[in-house]
Amino acid sequence: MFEQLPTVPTSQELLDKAFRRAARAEDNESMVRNAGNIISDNISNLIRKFPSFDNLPPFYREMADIIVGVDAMRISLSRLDWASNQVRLITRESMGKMKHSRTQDTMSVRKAAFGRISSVMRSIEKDLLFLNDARNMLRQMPTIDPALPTVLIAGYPNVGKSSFIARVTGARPEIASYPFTTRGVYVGHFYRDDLKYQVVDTPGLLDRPDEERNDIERQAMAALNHLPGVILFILDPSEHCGYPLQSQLRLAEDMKSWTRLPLLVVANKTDIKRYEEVPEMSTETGQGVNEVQEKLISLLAAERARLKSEEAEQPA
Ligand SMILES: Nc1nc2c(ncn2[C@@H]2O[C@H](COP(=O)(O)OP(=O)(O)OP(=O)(O)O)[C@@H](O)[C@H]2O)c(=O)[nH]1
Ligand SMILES: [Mg+2]
Repeated sequence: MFEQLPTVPTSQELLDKAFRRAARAEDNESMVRNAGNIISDNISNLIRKFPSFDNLPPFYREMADIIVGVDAMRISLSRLDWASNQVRLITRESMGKMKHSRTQDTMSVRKAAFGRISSVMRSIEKDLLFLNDARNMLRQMPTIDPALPTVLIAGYPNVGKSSFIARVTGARPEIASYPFTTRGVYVGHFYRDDLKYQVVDTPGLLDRPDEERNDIERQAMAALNHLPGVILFILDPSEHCGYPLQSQLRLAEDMKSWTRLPLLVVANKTDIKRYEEVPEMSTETGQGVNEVQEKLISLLAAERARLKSEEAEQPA
């Protein structure tokens, strides 16, 4: 989604580029025009490449807000816009002055213009650095295709969510024996009968109110609230994850109450503890994993059929 975001240059890089180009000009007037244009055009292009956050699909908007902060990005982008206008203004003013100056005076007008342009650029130094960091973080966000049948993995931390996506897709997520190993949303794919499926791994969630959720949990909520698909809710009845089964079951019940998506509850780590109330699997030994995958595929097919018939019922 954000793969196209360009690197954001520093103030110094922009100034160097502008002054280098200016040095090639014949006279002071062209020097100021070239330097000014390069800076204001570069900044304007940069602003245009950042998405207008209001028009982003809700999942990406919310993720961008959690990961970098949409307001902070807006403020920095508007300061860049201000700087670009300032540089245009300084350029125009200085060119006007030079028209009515003797040749020997145009040099001092040019020097003054370069000084003012440099100080405008210094004033947006922090904004450029911040936007470059933001760009680097946004680019790591997964691109999720809303048209593909999608499984959203949910559950408490440390229950084996990433182990599941590693088993059924080519994704190689970090898997570790402590909670909140997964700190973002990741996507993997598998094929069945020439159909491509998308599996989304999310960070663990605790059974607690939304106001108390940390930024890692909030990313899981963004995926579960905004993406289409079916939810695979993984329990760890062995409680090796470090959390009581009762809390995990409460979270599952809570999720059922607010989600509109079909939700399949399964028990993992059946190699250490059985729990026959729901389908069982072990992402360690692989036992039961295929059966869970088949159940998800039929749930997705049923969901597709349901959405199709809903569409057909709606008058065009
Ligand atoms: N015995 C056993 N251990 C498992 C099984 N599945 C996962 N584990 C272990 O449980 C721990 C957590 O696995 P992860 O896949 O990282 O769990 P997660 O739900 O993605 O965890 P977070 O990303 O922290 O939310 C790791 O030490 C795994 O090796 C299983 O079926 N049996
Ligand atoms: Mg994980």
